[in-house]
Amino acid sequence: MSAFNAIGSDREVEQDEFTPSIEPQPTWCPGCGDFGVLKALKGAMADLGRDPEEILLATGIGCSGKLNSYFDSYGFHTIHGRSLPVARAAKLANPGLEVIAAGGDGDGYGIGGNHFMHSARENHDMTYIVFDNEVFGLTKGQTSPTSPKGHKSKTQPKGNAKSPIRPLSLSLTSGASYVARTAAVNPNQAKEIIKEAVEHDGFAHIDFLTQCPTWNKDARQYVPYIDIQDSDDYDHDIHDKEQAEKMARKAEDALYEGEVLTGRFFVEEGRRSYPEEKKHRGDMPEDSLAERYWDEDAEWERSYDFIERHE
Ligand SMILES: Cc1ncc(C[n+]2csc(CCOP(=O)(O)OP(=O)(O)O)c2C)c(N)n1
Ligand code: SF4
Repeated sequence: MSAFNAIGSDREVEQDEFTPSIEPQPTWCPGCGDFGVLKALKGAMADLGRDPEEILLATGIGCSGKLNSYFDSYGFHTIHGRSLPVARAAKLANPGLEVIAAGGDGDGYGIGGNHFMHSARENHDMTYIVFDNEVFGLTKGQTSPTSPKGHKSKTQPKGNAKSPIRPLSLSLTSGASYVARTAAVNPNQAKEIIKEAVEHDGFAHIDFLTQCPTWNKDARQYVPYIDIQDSDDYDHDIHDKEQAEKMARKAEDALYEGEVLTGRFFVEEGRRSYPEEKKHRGDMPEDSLAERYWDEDAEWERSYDFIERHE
């Protein structure tokens, strides 16, 4: 473990260590699925023995974005749809950090959709949790990219005229190397999936179904769920992308018919991330920016070249 690799302490970590002293009680509405994400995340990090100071949690804006107020680690509450670029920059500067990005479906699949696509494509080594409640929660229930066709809200009183996007398919086709769906009503599975995603080398996307009982009265659709890994009806090979894509489409269609299929859809091991690929090509220094910053003897060749080119 180098000074810039925070990951590696092997002490036992208690779940409570992630509860901040300043705002220990979340202000989410009673029954909100966001509580389930927080609980699963705390449990996963404690099980993995990660210290709060090993972790950076970058969040977007929304009810979901409040996650890092209630989770004690390094945190960056960014702007709407921008958790991923911040998370990527932090991971690039200090690969020794455990980086988690999180936000809502409006945040990640709407305004931040471009960042989602390209972070997956570049296989940045991080976990991305999308709180998928099928509405804009914080701003009072407007239609979001995952709202079903026909869903009525204040912005769409005659019903949503658009079909929802397919988050799992989008993730797969963009290049995420770990793709899963879980649900707040299934805290044990959620914790296990977060643990796998965190341990995965590459971009791990979790579409996390979170009910919003305040603005989405159809929230009960998330109960009961089916775990595709436990069910005899499904046996796709999670290492086979074509099979994963078929399974993802099935799960996306089923959700709007009231059947919630959760579990792992795709796992790809051993693909280099964008920075690894750059290093492999000799196009990026081996030492991280954080290491070079603190090293008085570090050579900043590229920066000097850049300055000279502009003189
Ligand atoms: C650039 C920008 N546009 C719009 C907003 C207003 N805004 C804040 S949160 C939000 C939607 C939140 O919905 P979602 O991302 O699904 O998260 P949730 O609240 O459901 O967790 C919007 C539109 C903003 N903060 N910034
Ligand atoms: S508005 Fe919905 S998403 Fe936001 S805290 Fe309340 S229940 Fe949760």
